[in-house]
Amino acid sequence: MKKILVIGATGQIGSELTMELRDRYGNGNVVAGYIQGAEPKGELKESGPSALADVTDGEGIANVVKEYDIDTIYNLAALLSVVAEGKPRLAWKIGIDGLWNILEVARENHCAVFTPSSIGSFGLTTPHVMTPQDTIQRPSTIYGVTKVTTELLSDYYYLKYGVDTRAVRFPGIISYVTPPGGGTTDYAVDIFYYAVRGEKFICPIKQGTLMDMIYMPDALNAAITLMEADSTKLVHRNAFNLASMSFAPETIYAAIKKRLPDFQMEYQVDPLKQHIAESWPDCMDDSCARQEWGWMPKYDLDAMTDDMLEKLKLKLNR
Ligand code: AKB
Repeated sequence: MKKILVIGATGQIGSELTMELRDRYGNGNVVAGYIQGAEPKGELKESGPSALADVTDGEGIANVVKEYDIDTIYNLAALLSVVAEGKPRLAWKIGIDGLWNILEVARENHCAVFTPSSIGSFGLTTPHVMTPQDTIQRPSTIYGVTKVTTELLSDYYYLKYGVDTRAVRFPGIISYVTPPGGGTTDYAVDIFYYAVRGEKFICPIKQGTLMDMIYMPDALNAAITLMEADSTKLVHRNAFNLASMSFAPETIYAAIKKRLPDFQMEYQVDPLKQHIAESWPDCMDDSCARQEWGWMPKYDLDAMTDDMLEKLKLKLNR
């Protein structure tokens, strides 16, 4: 049985990934790693062990890994793209200095490591339609710079030290559980909250701006399936393009309006978010993930919209 540490367990992906891993591997085998001020609460706290695991403190992480006999680390510590632009040094400290700490602990304690990359690792000069797995990566954001470095450093630790590093390039992740904080794709989550509350949504992204998105259950499944995949079949370890749906604001608006006909949206474009969005792919080619470890999303835009609206109505008592 695996013994897993999730770093960033109280964040957007971490809170759901920890619970999914506990379902699959047993509650006692998955440690929720948190930072001071973001302690686990409720079911996350009650259902299994948790430990202070701050990526900026390598010794602290090493102690947790030894105490719980950890063999797999899911490292989700990062600042999202918009927040990172305001705090570039901190984004590097968490994303890269922190990753270095984790990779060192993994090398010394023989752990496998999952550290996600993102569509943010691409830039304006990347081909935007069916973005290939191996292509130009010259991002203009600090978020992108840290994500490309994440991919390279993870490859380096695999090639030089044999650390079993694996990763995907996540699209914007949509979920009804924990809201995202400070990303460019957040609008595609926010729009659902406004729709269910019966409020008009002000969209910060221009009409016609396409970005890849994924529903949380597919994102979790991708991370876990990749970590379980036969390593001899993996050519691209860090990191696999992952696609399941690509849409522009008017398309998701139409999908919601079809189900909630009174819903209204207008545009007030945020220049920073728009600049970032335009530098990212319209849609990625994820055929390597499909071939090398059997990636297959379950949710398209319609299936996700139905589920999001149903779950959010319950959550918001509407
Ligand atoms: C962001 O918008 O910053 C993230 C991402 C696509 O990596 N959701």
